[in-house]
Amino acid sequence: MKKVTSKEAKKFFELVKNSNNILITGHEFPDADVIGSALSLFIVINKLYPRKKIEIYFKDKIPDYLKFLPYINKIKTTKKISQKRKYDLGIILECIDPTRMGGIIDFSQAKYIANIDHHLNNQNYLGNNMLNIVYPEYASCAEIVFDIFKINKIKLNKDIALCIYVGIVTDTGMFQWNNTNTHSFSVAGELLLYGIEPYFVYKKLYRNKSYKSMLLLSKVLNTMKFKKIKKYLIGMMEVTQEMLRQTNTTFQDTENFINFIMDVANTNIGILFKEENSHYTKVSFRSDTIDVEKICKNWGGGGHKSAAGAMIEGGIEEVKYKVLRYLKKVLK
Ligand SMILES: [Mn+2]
Repeated sequence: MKKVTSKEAKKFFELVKNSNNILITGHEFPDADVIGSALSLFIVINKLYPRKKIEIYFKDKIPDYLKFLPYINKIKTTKKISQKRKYDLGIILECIDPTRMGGIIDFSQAKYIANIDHHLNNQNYLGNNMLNIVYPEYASCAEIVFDIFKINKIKLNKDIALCIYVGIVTDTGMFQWNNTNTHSFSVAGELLLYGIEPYFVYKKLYRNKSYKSMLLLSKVLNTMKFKKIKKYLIGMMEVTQEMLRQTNTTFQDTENFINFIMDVANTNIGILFKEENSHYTKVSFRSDTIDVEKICKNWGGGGHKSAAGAMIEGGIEEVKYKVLRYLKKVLK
């Protein structure tokens, strides 16, 4: 496994040291990994350099189940950071390209950019004011951040450890998905030494669902269907705007639904169709046999080999047809 080099990690903290105004941000619809990574960076930089001005901004709101994380109130939400606002350093997390931030900031607003990511198709931003720390073999971005701290011999504490741990647990599916590796386990093991209790985190993350999200799940499970394409078993489910309305929920309540498809024996590809509106459908893919990141590229999407997604033009029925037709074409 290719790991963060000491040169990169040291360069990162040299940039931090030389910057007074720092922005930390990441992809839209932030998840636990990007939020945990951002908060751990915030806590560490703030502890080392209390006088620096550090801001954390995301385009979309923080999911409620992550509100237990330390310093979560430091995160602000905005559609766009004012053009007048300038930074010495912009730390961009988990954005394969700048559009993933959802237009929250222009790169010209920061003198230097640090691009930290574990996604396969990260573009490695070009320019001599860019530091790219991109390692797709890492199961989570939080582990990359951990290694950057470790190389710089930064002392952690329970708050920092908790933020990193949450990123690892969620991005590895509680250490079960096929991106999980010895690095994930060894970092997690080390984090426990700071007083992290796995059951406490499990309860906060997974035993914390709303009743209405369960009602939504029951409707979505009802749509589960299977289809054989060549030798592959494809499982599908859908979420419509009507279901969201009926249960008073949002797409944020559908997190992990797709895994129920993968729970069915012999499933090769799991697909969840989410009706955005009558013109667009968001499609998520999971697989442990097929590179779904490659499949999603066909519609300009991306992600990881085993978990990826794309926004596809068309209503939900049309997109189902499009996706199945494409799979028939590319699956050998
Ligand atoms: Mn991640």
